[in-house]
Amino acid sequence: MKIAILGGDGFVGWPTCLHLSEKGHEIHIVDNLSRRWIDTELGVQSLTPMDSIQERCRIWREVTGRSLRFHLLDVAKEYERLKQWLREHRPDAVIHFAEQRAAPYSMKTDRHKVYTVNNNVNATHNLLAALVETGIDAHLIHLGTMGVYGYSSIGAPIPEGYLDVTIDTPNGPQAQQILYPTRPGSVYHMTKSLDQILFQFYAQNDGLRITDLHQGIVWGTHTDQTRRHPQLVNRFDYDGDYGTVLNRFLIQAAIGYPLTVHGTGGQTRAFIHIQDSVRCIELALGDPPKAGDRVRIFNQMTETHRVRDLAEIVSRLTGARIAFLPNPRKEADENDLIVKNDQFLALGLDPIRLEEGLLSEVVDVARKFAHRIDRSRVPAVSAWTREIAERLDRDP
Ligand code: NAD
Ligand code: USQ
Repeated sequence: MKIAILGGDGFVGWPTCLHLSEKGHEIHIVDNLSRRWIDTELGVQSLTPMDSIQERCRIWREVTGRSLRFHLLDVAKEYERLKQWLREHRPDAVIHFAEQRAAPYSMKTDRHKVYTVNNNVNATHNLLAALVETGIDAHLIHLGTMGVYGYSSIGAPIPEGYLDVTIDTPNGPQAQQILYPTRPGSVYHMTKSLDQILFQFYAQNDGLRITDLHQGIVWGTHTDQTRRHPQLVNRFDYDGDYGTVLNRFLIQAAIGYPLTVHGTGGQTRAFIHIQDSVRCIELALGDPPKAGDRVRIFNQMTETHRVRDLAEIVSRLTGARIAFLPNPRKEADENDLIVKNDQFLALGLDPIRLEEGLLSEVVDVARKFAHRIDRSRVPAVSAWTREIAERLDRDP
C-alpha cells in the first residue's frame, strides 16, 4: 500500500513509519516539524539524540535499502497544498498523528490553548474535507486518546467507542448505540473529543472509511526497527510538559530525582508499549471498514495502572525515592478504570507487559542517556486553573 503518515516524525509516528516500511509499504511522511520547534520554545530536547528527519530517512535506506519520502507540510495551515499533495500521491491509507498531543502544553497559557485547538481541529478537518474533495477513498486511521472517555469511576468497563442506551419514547423504549459521552480533562483531550464528531459526520455524510484508535499512555522507546541503528533511535520526552508519567519515572530513577507523583497518585490510567502501539496500527490497517460503515473505534491499550503503583514498581526496581507533590492538574484524585480491548486481542495482539520491559528501558535507555537530562526541566509547572497556579506559587 501507499501510506501517508501525517506526523511521521513524532514519537509514535517515526517507529510506525519504519515498521510499515519494513512490511513493504510505500511510506510518505508528512510533517511540519512543529514538535521540534516546540522543543526549542520550551528549551528542552529529547532524552535520546535525534537526527534530522532527512538524515533518519537516509540511514533507514542505508540499513534496509527501503526509502521513506519526507514532505514538509502543515496539515492545519496549508489546506490547498494538502489537497494538491493528496491529488498527486493518491494514498491507499492515511495515518493521522499530526496534532499537538501534550495536555500540560495545551493548558500552559491562553495562547497554548488557542494553538492546540487551531492546530488539532483544523488538521483533522482539513484532511477530511480534502479526502472528500479529491475523491480519494483512503482508509483514514486516526490516533485518538483514552482521555476522551474521562476518568470518573463508573464501575463498569469502558466499551470500544459506543454505548448501548435505551431511550424512553411515546412508543415505548428504543434501543440505540451512541458515541460514548466525552468528558475531556484538558484542552488537548477536548480537541480529540471534537475530532470524534468530525469523523462521525464525514463517515455518515460522505462514506469516508475511518478508524479511530483510542490510545492509552505510550511508554518505552525502542521498537525492533529503531534498534537497528543508533541514528534510527526514537524520541523520548521527559520534561514537565511532554514527558508522560511512566517514561518520566524511568528517567527520574536514572538520575536520582524523586519520582514526581501528583497528589495521592490514585489516578488510574491505561498504558501501552510503543512496540504494541505500532503493531496495533498495522492490525487496524489490515482490517479496514467498508464505505457506509460507522467510524470503527478500538481501545488501543493493554493494561491499566494507578500512578502510585507505577512509582512503587519503579522504586522497587531502582531504589528511587517517591515524592508526593501538589497536583498541577484539575483531575479526580482517585479513579478506577476498566477498559474493553477485545477487538485488538481478537486480531492477534499479544501484549508486552510492563514487568517484561521496564528494566531494559531503565538500563538501556534512561541510564545510557542520563547525561543529556536537564534537571531544571523535570518539574511539571503547567497549572490547569488560576487557583491551582496560585496555590503552587505559595506551596511549590
Ligand atoms: P508527537 O508530538 O511526538 O508527534 C506528533 C507529530 O505531528 C510531530 O512530529 C509534529 O511535528 C507533527 N505535527 C503536529 N501538528 C502538525 C501539523 N499541523 N502539520 C503537520 N505535522 C504536524 O506525538 P506522539 O506522541 O507521536 O503522538 C502521536 C499521536 O498519537 C497524537 O495525535 C497523540 O494525540 C496520540 N497519542 C499519543 C500518546 C502518547 O502517549 N504519546 C497516547 C495516546 C495518543
Ligand atoms: N502524572 C504524575 N506525575 C508526573 C506526570 C504525570 O503523577 O510526573 C499523572 C498526571 O497527573 C495524570 C497521569 O499521571 O494523572 C497521566 O499523565 P500523563 O502526562 O502521563 O498523560 P496525559 O496527560 O493523559 O497524556 C498522555 C499523552 C496524550 C495521550 C494520553 C492518553 O501525552 O497524548 O492522549 O496520554 S490518556 O491518558 O489515556 O488519555
